[in-house]
Formats: sequence, C-alpha cells, structure tokens
Amino acid sequence: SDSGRHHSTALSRNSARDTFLEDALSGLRNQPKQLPCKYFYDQRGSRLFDAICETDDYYVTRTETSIMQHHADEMGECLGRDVMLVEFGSGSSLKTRFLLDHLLDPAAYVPVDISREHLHSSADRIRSEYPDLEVLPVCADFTRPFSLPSADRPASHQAVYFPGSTIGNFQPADAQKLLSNMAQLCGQQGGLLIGIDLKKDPEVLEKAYNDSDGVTAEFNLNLLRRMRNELDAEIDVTAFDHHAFYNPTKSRVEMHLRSRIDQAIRLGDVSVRLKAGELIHTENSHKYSIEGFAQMASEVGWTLRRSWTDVNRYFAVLHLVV
Ligand code: AVI
Repeated sequence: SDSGRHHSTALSRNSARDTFLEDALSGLRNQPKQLPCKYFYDQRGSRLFDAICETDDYYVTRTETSIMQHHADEMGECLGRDVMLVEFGSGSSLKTRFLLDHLLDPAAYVPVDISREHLHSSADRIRSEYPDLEVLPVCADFTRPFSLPSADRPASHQAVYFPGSTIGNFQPADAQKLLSNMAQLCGQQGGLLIGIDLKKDPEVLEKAYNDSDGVTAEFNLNLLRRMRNELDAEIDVTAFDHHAFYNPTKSRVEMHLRSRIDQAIRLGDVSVRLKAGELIHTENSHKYSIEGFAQMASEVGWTLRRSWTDVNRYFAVLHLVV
C-alpha cells in the first residue's frame, strides 16, 4: 500500500542515518581520524562533484570523455554483438551514451546505482533516447554481490562498464575484490571496460585536487556540513581547511580536512577532540600504470585485451576479458 511504502521509506531513511552515524563515529575514533568518501555524495555533494568535473584544473572527466568520443566505435566492436552492458555506479550515464551509440545489437543496458530516484530518472531518459534498447535498472550497492535481471532477448555475454576512475577511490585490496566480483558476475565470455587515472606529474595531480575555484575544497568540507545537517553534529565548518596532496609511496592523491585550531566536535553524545593541525582523512584517489592495473586484474581472472589513452597519457580506458 501507499502508506506501507512511506513507512518503509522512513525506516530505510532512519537506518541510512544510523549507518552514517556509526561510520562517522568509528572513523573519528580511529587514529588517524578518517571518514568514508562515499558520504561526499548527498545532493549538494553530487552537484559539487559535477562542478569539479567542469573546472579547468580537474582534467579527469574531460580527458576520459574525449577518449570515449574518439574510440567508442572500437570499444563497441571489442565488447561484441548481443552484449548485456552492466554499468557500475551509473549516475547520469553521461559517458555511456558514446558507448550505447556504438554497441552492436545490445541485448540490454543495466545501469546499477545506489541512488534510486536518480537511477530511475536517468533510465527513463536513456529509454526515450534509445527506444530499441531494453533498459533494466538495478538499485544496488555495487560493492556487495547482486544478481542481474533477465532481458527479453537473451544476451550472448555480459560486460561491465566502470568509467570515471572510481576504482581509484578503493584501497588496492578492495579494488581487487571488486574486480573479482565483476568477473563472477560476468561469468564466461565476460568483458570489462574500465576507466583508470594514470600516474603523472604530481604538480598536475595536486592542481586537480586543489582547483583554483575552490570547488574541491567545498566538496571536501561538505562532508562536515552533511554531518551537521543529517546527524545534528555540532561542528564549526569554518574551523577546518581542505588539504590535498600526492602521496608518491602509495601512488595516490589523499584528501584530508585539517583542524585550524584545538577544538571539540560533538556527534550524538560523543565529543571528539582535535588538535590544531590534526587531519581527518576523507579520500584516496589511487593512480595506476596500465601494466600495474592489468597485473592486479590478472590475479583475479582478467586479461587485458586493449587500451585507449589520450595524447598526454593522463587517463586510460581498458578492455579486459575473463
Ligand atoms: C569520483 N572520483 C573518481 C573522484 C576522484 O578523482 O577520485 C572524486 C574526487 N575527489 C576530489 N575530486 C574528485
């Protein structure tokens, strides 16, 4: 019933709040303090992320889009005829359109995303733009196993599309686990088309995560605003700075929030103390070489077939098979 639906929505909203609170508390009890980067993406955070992608300093989105624009025809051929294309974290499916334009008689497109409303509105838009394509949205957390829907026309094989270098936001061991889940999901004949951000001059990287418009800083600080709004946390957001740098030992850009002063923030009935200069680690963005990534993927069953990159070799899109 309608009231039942409202009831379950309220329940899931509560449990989402509880999980956020538990994750925030356990992260802040850690030494060094940390907060999971998945909590960046509330509505404002998602808008700020879109704005980051438009800045001159953040080369990532622009570069990947141009690779897709130039090579989607070859990618379509590599993915093969009658494929079921499964996109992990599909969001607005912006880059996917280049690919959909070049798939050979695809059996279905399966966008997978955790944000239900966004998923369904994007799926409706894709349906109207591609009336011959069966679109089967799945609302799921792609870091946990989920099953694929069945298409009206059986697919000859499955392929995962995972653009955006989102894989870089996972610790290498978790990234490998995710790659392993993808291989399980696709099974025999499975394919993977994945965007990875490549290692490069640290100066380019540090500019990309410290854009001159301050959008990335606002994105990082939004995590604290979100805790204030949704968890009733007592936090003075102006008492923190955005701090992002390249860590060459771990080949990753790290984002942190740095306390400007000795202070305490209150979360639920817990008070958390921070020293002046103390950091809260909010995100890692790992940078790979094509060879290093292929090696990591090969340990869980993937073989690199082909890669496409830009003139600067800033970004790569890889095609791998099971
Ligand atoms: C979503 N992800 C791939 C972005 C990245 O570059 O790691 C998130 C981001 N963080 C700061 N700027 C962009």
